[in-house]
Amino acid sequence: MGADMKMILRWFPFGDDSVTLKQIRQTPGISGVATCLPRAPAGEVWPLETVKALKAEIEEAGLEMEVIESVNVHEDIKKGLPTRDKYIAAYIKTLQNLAYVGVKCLCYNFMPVIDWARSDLAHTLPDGSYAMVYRHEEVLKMNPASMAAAMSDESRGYSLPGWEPERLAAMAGDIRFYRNLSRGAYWGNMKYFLDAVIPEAERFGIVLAIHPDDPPWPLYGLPKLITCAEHIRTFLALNGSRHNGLTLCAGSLGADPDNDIPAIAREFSGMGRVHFAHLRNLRRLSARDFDETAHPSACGDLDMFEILKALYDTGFNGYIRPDHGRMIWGEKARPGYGLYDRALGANYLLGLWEAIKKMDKMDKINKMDKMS
Ligand SMILES: [Mn+2]
Repeated sequence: MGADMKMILRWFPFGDDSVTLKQIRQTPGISGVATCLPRAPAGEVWPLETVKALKAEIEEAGLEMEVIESVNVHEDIKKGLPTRDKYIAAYIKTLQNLAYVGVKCLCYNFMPVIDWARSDLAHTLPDGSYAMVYRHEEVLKMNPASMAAAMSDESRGYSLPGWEPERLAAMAGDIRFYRNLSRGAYWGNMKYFLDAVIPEAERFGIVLAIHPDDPPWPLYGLPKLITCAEHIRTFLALNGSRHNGLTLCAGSLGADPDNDIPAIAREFSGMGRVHFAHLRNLRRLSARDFDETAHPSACGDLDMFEILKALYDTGFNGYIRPDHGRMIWGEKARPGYGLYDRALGANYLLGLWEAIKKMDKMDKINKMDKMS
């Protein structure tokens, strides 16, 4: 089985990141970046000229731009409003522009109103580093708007993906809307989107990889669908094309102790439907509370060797990035996206991958020796 992968880092363009392309280029083993247009309003076409300029900047730095994370899905598509067709057409046009400049994989999410959520973006861990953490009771005490305000206060002036101003402005009305929408209807809106977009993605040669809901449980009465193996099965069956795929976000799914991440990796990568993996670790304090931690298995509750082994064994040949890192060594950066801890994480993951690959080759040679 020809498993191989590319290790990339997330990077935000147009001065919206403390980390430079030059620094990423000097990080061993990194072939490219997952990037985006940070302030592009959902529902608008990403202009070809802008996308071309972004690609040129990344290539000049000696890196690839094969992955975009994310193109936001307009709320009207998620709500199933009559205006959705216009926004779906814009989404398809954006896909076409991205494919035109060589993008091969798009990570996106279908979370209603609220993207990812944390109660604290800079919690001090015992070793003095800072990490993002989640305390369910504290999140429930906040309302989405006050959480948004708290998060943007801690964001050091960087845009927070998923917490765009236009999304915040519509939040209260949107939450009322979703409380009256059945989960079946929400799945239906997802299928409507996929059935329109996936055939075009096939034509353009670009795979879509939905990001799981983070955290993987309901909040404020909003539907949360991409949260566990059963729901991922349902999602992939909505449209059976391999272009309708998954971003295996170990940290998002792994916050729920009932999710067996190596098993999830094995099942869906075995179907050829995992195109992108976000690998990070976390320490669960209870079934609904966790701290993000450093990447190594010993630092958290997720077994990174088992997750990578599952991907390798199933012939994974997509993209991997170390997901959020802690803030260490005095670095000041966008929460979760400093350079140092992610560079450590990437090289830890690369080391595991090399070992898995070489052990597999040795096994095969030993078997052949026995046969001869
Ligand atoms: Mn993720």
